[in-house]
Amino acid sequence: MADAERTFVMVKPDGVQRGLVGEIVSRFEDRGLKLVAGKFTRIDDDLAREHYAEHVDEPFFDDLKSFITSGPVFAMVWEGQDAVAQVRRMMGETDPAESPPGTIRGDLGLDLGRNVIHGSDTEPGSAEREIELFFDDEELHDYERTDETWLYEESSSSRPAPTAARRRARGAGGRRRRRRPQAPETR
Ligand code: RTP
Ligand code: MG
Repeated sequence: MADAERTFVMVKPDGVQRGLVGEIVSRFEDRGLKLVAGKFTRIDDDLAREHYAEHVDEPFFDDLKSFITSGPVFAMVWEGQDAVAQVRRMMGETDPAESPPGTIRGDLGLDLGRNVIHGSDTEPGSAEREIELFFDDEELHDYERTDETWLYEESSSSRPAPTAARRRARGAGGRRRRRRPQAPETR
């Protein structure tokens, strides 16, 4: 595949309460994206301000903060070719009413303030910043899906560029802390 990307995705409190976690996870799995981290958690006021830092001065911020802290969320990291933009396309528009059928928000929501899912936007650095906000390095898992050779024409997957935290975790020599097990040699 071309360069693999990682993106941060979250089923918002309305999606959790409405029992949509499985449906949303299935859509990304079926598309061929790879789940590399997942966490059922609750966002507090400080995390809401950090996560939605670009919106803190917007008139809708107080409502947004109340909503996003109102119940548990399911936070995830998905990896794949062009993952950030592809997830945004699958989500639809910010307003479910403007989102075409076939998109997550277009199929599962009706109201701007209850739009079921968050996904990183395509601004450079957004996905990396949000991933580091919600996950420690050891919570992100490198592995290959067994169907990767059937998902991509070029089967040799390029790993995403390491984040600052991952570079720190690898140490000054740039080596991974843990090596993948080597396949036994065949005679
Ligand atoms: P998100 O960050 O939650 O994935 O949504 P988004 O990128 O599609 O939209 P964004 O512009 O980042 O807005 C964040 C959330 O704020 C609420 N919103 N309300 N009343 C309003 O004009 C308004 N605009 C945005 C939405 O719930 C949106 O998801
Ligand atoms: Mg946004």
